[in-house]
Amino acid sequence: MPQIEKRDQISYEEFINQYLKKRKPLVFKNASKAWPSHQFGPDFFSDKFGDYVMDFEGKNYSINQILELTKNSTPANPAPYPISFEIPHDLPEFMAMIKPIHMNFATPNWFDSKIFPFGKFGKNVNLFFGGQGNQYSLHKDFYHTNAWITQLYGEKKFILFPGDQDEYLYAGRKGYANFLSPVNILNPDLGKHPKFKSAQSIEVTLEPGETIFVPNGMWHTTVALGQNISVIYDQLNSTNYNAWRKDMFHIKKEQNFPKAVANYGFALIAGTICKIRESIQ
Ligand SMILES: O=C(O)CCC(=O)C(=O)O
Ligand SMILES: [Fe+2]
Repeated sequence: MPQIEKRDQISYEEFINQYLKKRKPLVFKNASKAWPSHQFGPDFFSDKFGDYVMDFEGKNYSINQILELTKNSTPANPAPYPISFEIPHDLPEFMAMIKPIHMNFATPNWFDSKIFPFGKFGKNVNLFFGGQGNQYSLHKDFYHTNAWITQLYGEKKFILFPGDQDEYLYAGRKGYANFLSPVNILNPDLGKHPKFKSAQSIEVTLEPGETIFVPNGMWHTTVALGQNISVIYDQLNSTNYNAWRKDMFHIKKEQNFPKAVANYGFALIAGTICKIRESIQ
């Protein structure tokens, strides 16, 4: 299977012109060196945040419990996944340790503005704990945000499907469903999903310290190779704003038309403010 490129030396300009603007994925081998420390393994989270609790499917788990579960996770008996912490809200002390969160590459990011609510229209800054046997669903990120995922500890395999492969991946036709695929790529049911045979993927294993840029609108999923911890960070700016704004209307319109119109109004105003700010910076 073709591999996603890894780079250890790349300028900001080259990244913007050759990857961001072309919506081409890339792994940065050491962008997270922009952070003062990257010693963020299980011991660190246990010492500093072991008692912090998160609800997952109606059950509460402390970070210590999650670390235990992910350490002992197996494909036959996988840990619950993904138990996700919204870092700015749930772990603000940790947010302060991963500054600058954009690592001098994921910038400009309009989500830095307080206009946008966290986690609502794609402004995610999440911490994920996983273990062997954990697999994410196959999806495109809602609202066409760019995803930046840094591996803090352990390894995780990323599988991406570039271009328009909605047909081969059996994307739903409308709303949120259009961003989701029912195909289990590790064990596809070709009787049910015969066109998956034509799907073309690229992959890479993200090692500790590495960061993957997943361009907006690109299908992707992950498979954990063992216990691992990741930071997930979303980006919006003038390069994906039009797609984001379209989603703001189309994702909601099947469910609630007035809300879709309100979202679109918000998108227009927020976009105008951010564009002006970006142009005077
Ligand atoms: O890290 C993962 O398992 C996948 C995360 C992801 O794609 C997402 O949060 O949208
Ligand atoms: Fe994603």
